[in-house]
Amino acid sequence: MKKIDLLHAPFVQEMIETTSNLYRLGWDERNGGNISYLLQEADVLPFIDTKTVIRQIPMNFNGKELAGRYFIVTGSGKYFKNISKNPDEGLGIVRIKEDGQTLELLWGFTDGGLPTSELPAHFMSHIERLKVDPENRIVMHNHATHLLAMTFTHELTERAFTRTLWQMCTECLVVFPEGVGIVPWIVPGTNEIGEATAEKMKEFRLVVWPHHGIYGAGKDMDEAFGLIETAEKAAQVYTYVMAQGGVKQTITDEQLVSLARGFNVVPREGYLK
Ligand code: 2HA
Ligand code: ZN
Repeated sequence: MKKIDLLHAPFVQEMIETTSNLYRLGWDERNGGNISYLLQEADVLPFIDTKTVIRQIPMNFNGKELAGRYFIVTGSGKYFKNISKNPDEGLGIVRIKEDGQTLELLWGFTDGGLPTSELPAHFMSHIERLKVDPENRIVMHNHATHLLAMTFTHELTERAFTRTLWQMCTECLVVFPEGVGIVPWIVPGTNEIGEATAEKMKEFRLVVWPHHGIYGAGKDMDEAFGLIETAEKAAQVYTYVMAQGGVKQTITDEQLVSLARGFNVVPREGYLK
């Protein structure tokens, strides 16, 4: 059966649009950032022949829990700036083989490229998020500027960091009532940072990588992107507040509690007095 050009696929369009937006926001300089998007077989069938494997790509961690699953992912070393011009070079569709250690490339990476170097953090995070939310589809990493800056100037405990973000914009507590997770500084691209990130993803949809960037997860692109941009906006406000001489008044814990009640969200236990 004749297949439709994959460039018309809604998920490819979403990847192009999102990477372009992230580039314009300044959060993905050079080859910074990566996105993985879990697809159903039915999503890809109108566009590609899933029996034709272009290349096998070994992985150096075990992704058995994702065997048979399809993902569209950004490429290693690829610039978000260029994805809209060359989507089939910057993006690839892969399926995880039964052994959990090999990827089958079904489309993309036409210049011989590989999936993002942060694949362990992405796949391990997908595994954990799917346990909490079977609808989870997206894991997104970028170098959101003000959040990154805050990891140099703000206390790096999850409670203190979360509280500050909640206080900087009224929306924050409603958008991420579970708060933000923080891992220690670890070399990127390693299984170690993947495991640490995935451990946090059991409880948080936002995970800060100190002096590097942030991870967000969600059931669709809007949720993952919306989480990151809301936290980043709060970090930007924090930056201005500090530059203007620091906090003179803030949203009180009592106000945050009534906000949570009004919006039917449960703030992370022990984070509010
Ligand atoms: O892919 O952002 O963390 C480039 C990165 C690595
Ligand atoms: Zn990065």
